Amino acid sequence: MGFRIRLPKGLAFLNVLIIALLALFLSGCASDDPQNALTPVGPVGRAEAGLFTTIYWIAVVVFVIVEALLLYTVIRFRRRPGNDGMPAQTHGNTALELTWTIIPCLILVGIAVPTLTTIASASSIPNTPDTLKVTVVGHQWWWEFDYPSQGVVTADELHVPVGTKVAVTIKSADVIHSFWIPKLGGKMQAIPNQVNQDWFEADQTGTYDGQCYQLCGTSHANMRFRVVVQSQADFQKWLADQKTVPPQPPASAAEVAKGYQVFTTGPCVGCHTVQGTDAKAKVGPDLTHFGSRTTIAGAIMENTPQNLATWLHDPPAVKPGSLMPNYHLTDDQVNALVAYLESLK
Ligand code: HEC
Ligand SMILES: [Cu+2]
Repeated sequence: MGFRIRLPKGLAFLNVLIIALLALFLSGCASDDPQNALTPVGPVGRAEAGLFTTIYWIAVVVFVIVEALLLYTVIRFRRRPGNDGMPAQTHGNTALELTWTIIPCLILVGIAVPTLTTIASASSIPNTPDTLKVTVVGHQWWWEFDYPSQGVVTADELHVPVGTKVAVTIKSADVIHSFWIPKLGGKMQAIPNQVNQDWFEADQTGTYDGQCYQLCGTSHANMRFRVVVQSQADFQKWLADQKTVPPQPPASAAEVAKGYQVFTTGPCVGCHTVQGTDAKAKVGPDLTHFGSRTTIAGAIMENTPQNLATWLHDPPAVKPGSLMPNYHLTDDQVNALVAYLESLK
């Protein structure tokens, strides 16, 4: 007597739909995805992705064995015609119960060993003389990056040299955020009134995307950043440029000078810093070297004169909930500010 499962039509359609959706979903996992934690480019990211892959394959093996036993049992011991009584009732089987207690224990112990060693290596913050120390401060909704030993403060873009351990001290200026660079390492929360530590290292130059990973308000999804991994020489040059304060007011074109006037006499000084001027506030990003950055406002757009003008005209329209209000600046004021801010290399 053959064993046949007949799926209702609707169920067969559902299966096709699930497979199609799965295929679509998996095709999103391209290896060049800028935020793919499974294609790491540094030791911390590699250790974490490796741990994930190990546990994943153990789970696959367990799944296949358990499902195979289940299917075998369902088919082998199915109800047959003419066999309508209760099957023999088994209560307790010491050998079986020991087996299915001991095997999962062994699997869990097996998983615990690489898990604990990975946690230990990911949380032992390097402190060698060549470790780069950076303080990261989460703000609604942008990231501040301070290099305390170098006296440099910037936003949106974290520059680091290739092949160098970076020890990050993580803080928050307001609510709970989470600092995450998927390709370089694990996430670490930025908690008000608490100091957290983390570290990472990149073994290839390039630009890696980062993202706030903790729902922190209206523009949480707009709280991105970039990690720019440079050669040692390029990084040193970048540091030197950041340490040099651009002349204030800039000696160049009239438009720039006018922008300097608008900036230093307008509301801007109440929230921003530009070294060499009276603007010394820390509510918004430090703008001393704004022109040298490639992105604006939590890396949500490229730093181009046009995007900057759009931002200055109406920040909350670009970034919902932005803590920089709309100052209803005239086109003239915006153009002058764009010229001035972009001159701040
Ligand atoms: C009430 C405080 C406040 C005032 C006043 C203010 N800003 Fe801002 N500004 C901010 C905040 C906060 C951000 C970050 C917004 C974000 O990314 O979510 C910001 C971001 C910026 C940025 C983008 C910086 C970057 O690195 O991404 C620029 C440029 C800027 N402001 C220029 C100005 C100018 C010019 C003025 C004066 C017309 C001004 N701001 C007035 C708070 C302020
Ligand atoms: Cu956040």
